[in-house]
Amino acid sequence: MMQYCFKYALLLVTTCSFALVRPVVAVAEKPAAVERPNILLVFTDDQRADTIHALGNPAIITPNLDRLTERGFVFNNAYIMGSNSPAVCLPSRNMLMSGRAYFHFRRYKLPDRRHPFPYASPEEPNVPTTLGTAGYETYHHGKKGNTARRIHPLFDHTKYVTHHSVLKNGQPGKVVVDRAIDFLKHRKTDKPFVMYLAFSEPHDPRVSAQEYRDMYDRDEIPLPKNYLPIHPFDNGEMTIRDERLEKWPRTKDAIRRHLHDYYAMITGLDHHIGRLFQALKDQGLYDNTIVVFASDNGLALGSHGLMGKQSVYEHSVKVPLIVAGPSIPHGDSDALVYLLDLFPTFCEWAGTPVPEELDGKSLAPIIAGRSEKVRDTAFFAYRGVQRAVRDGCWKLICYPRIDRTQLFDLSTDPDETHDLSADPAQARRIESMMKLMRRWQERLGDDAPLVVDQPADGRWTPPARKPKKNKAISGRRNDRSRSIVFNEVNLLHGSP
Ligand SMILES: [Ca+2]
Repeated sequence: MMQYCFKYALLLVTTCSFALVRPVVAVAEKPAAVERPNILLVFTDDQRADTIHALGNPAIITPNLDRLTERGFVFNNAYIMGSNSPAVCLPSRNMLMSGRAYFHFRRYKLPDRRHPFPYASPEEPNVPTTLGTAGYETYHHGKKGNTARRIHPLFDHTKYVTHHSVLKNGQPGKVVVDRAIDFLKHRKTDKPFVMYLAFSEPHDPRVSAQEYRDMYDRDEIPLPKNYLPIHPFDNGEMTIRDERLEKWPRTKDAIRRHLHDYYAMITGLDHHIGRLFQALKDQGLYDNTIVVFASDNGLALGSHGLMGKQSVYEHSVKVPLIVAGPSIPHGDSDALVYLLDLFPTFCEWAGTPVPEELDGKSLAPIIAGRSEKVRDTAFFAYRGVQRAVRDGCWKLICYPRIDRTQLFDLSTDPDETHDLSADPAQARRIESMMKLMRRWQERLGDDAPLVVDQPADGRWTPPARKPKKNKAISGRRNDRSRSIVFNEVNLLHGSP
């Protein structure tokens, strides 16, 4: 990357020198296409940060992501900021495409809606418009529901997954990868490209072929270290769709069944991502393409007694983020970063100015070793019911509606199992972190109260009846794969 920055800087100097004798030249020429890297963003759906073998999970099989990790740069503390909707994918993918916190989407409202949607405005800077203007060919292919649908039409090429075919073939990601390889083979331009592959896996329904399922012994899959049968209090979102994917209490056997489905799907996805990487080599693009691997949010799957991602625990807001390619060194960073930092990072790689007013910060200086961080602390939010902040070590979670806080020392307790908020020795720390939380709220324009007049009783008892099958979770169970198959209508409308 230093190489590209240097070349671009040299070009600017050269062009400015010409400007002294040729006043008609008012702006710097763009660097030649060959000097700028292609950017391939491989973006999965609901993939926890701890689901890559090379990053410390011996139970999962991900050989292609392992190779990416072994040659690339890993962000150990990459996050989403949270969500203003149970459909966490939706603001996550809009923040990714716009480089803005979802709190700043409010300027854009659908004309027929009283309330703002969690969509970024297509009229403000975004990945396809900015990179396209910079001379990139832009390509998107991915899930249709709960995504940045107002920005996708701005790509030169954009299309959506036909969910029905994905369900039938049991090959996670194959359709998106097949089309991407076809695109790479038949491009008719020498422009650099930015390719955004927005996979719909390993989000449920978790269907994968038997070959991937047979790679695991279900009984040997370890439970999450923070597994609980039931979440110990009402976090404000206890019976949302994802939570109804498994009855209460969540038994160890049930969680292993879900993890088996999940891991097999990730292994299948890894296989097809590997085919994509091979295609880059076959087309002579491997040495000039920066690959970014990330996911739109994590998932509980038994952690803290939860199933979904509608919380601000690490398992749900932390995401995998790996960068590899030309001039990207092998290494890692503990810097606190968000996915919305990727847009300005892409701008720097592309040699084009970062648009003003973005919330994201370019990660290029961290990758190049010129800087250790882009922010000192990180803030997380879930609708109006959960808020959290973290610094290098500590994380404070606040549940205002039940007047409850949790304090975790992430340096010794990364799984958030030992709540220290009742320890009198931590009172000043909690007070300080609450102030920090308020400062974040002021900066973002987040008006959710952190204190309410009459807090609700935080105790929670699971529903007596079995989880109800509604439109969102209706379907049938495939006895062979033991995976839930959803009706297509629901999938097209998306699910949380
Ligand atoms: Ca998701």
